[in-house]
Amino acid sequence: MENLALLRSTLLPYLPPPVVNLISVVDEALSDTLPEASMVFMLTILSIFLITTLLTSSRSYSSGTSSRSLASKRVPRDAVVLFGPRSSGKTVLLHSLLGIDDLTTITSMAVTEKVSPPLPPLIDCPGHPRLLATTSLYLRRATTILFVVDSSAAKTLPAAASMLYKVLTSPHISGCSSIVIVCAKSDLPLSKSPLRVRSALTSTIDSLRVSASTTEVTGVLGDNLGTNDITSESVPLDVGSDRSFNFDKHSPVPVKFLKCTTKGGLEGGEGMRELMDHVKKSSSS
Ligand SMILES: Nc1nc2c(ncn2[C@@H]2O[C@H](COP(=O)(O)OP(=O)(O)OP(=O)(O)O)[C@@H](O)[C@H]2O)c(=O)[nH]1
Ligand SMILES: [Mg+2]
Repeated sequence: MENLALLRSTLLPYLPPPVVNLISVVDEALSDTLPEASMVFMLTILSIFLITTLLTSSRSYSSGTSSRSLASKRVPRDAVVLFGPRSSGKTVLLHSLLGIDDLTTITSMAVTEKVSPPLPPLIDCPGHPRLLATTSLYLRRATTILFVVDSSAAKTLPAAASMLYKVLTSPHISGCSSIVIVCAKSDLPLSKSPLRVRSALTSTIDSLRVSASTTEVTGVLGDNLGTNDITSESVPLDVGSDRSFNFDKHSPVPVKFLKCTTKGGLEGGEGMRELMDHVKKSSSS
């Protein structure tokens, strides 16, 4: 009997009021505990409700910001996207395209979108490798990609090629109409010609292509490019029966190389007019 009473007093706070009411009809000793039992029951229900609501909202918050859920959203393909490694000159170029001549910027840590009709939206993606998983999603908005490389810093070209390889193998670029490789900072004495830049990028991309296909064959998964990014979903570069990668033949999107400097502005900077023509054309494609 004692055990039964103990069990009853333990369970009572968790029973719904109608059940407690029912028990109290047969057991009058319970009438004193009835309000307390109801309170505890109500508080239990309230706590469960609050915890469930909190869990649901935190889940939807994190999915709202995760790259995976962003990737599943439908977005318009309407923009010119500036992509490329850190300090290659994207932000300064964005400003020049908008008619702002200023060579001073600080490292971008967030995506910037500028809307200035009649130009299409211009999206400047920071080059920091840690942000690549997020920034690569903006390739889905791209009608044209301006892939900016610092032509005056040869040592940065392998890293630029790794990034470009990811762009070329991203499933997000299948609807993009062109990629312009902007060989930026052509005013600097050590700057390389578009031909030299192209050859450096080609050889690194080809090695990456070969090592990616070997990794696939051996089944060893992993990101040999050192960053946490879009390679999880990639479309291999197909060179058919050719021995090596060639931009003209094997790129999934037409690629053009353009020598450029923002020094001199939109009117006077080498390559700036041609670049602006590309930007304008891409709004009508
Ligand atoms: N000489 C010269 N310097 C340039 C030119 N364009 C950019 N720079 C310089 O290059 C540096 C980097 O330029 P940013 O535009 O900030 O580079 P970014 O690609 O936006 O870099 P992240 O934001 O880190 O991805 C700055 O010090 C600029 O002044 C150019 O055409 N000529
Ligand atoms: Mg920047």
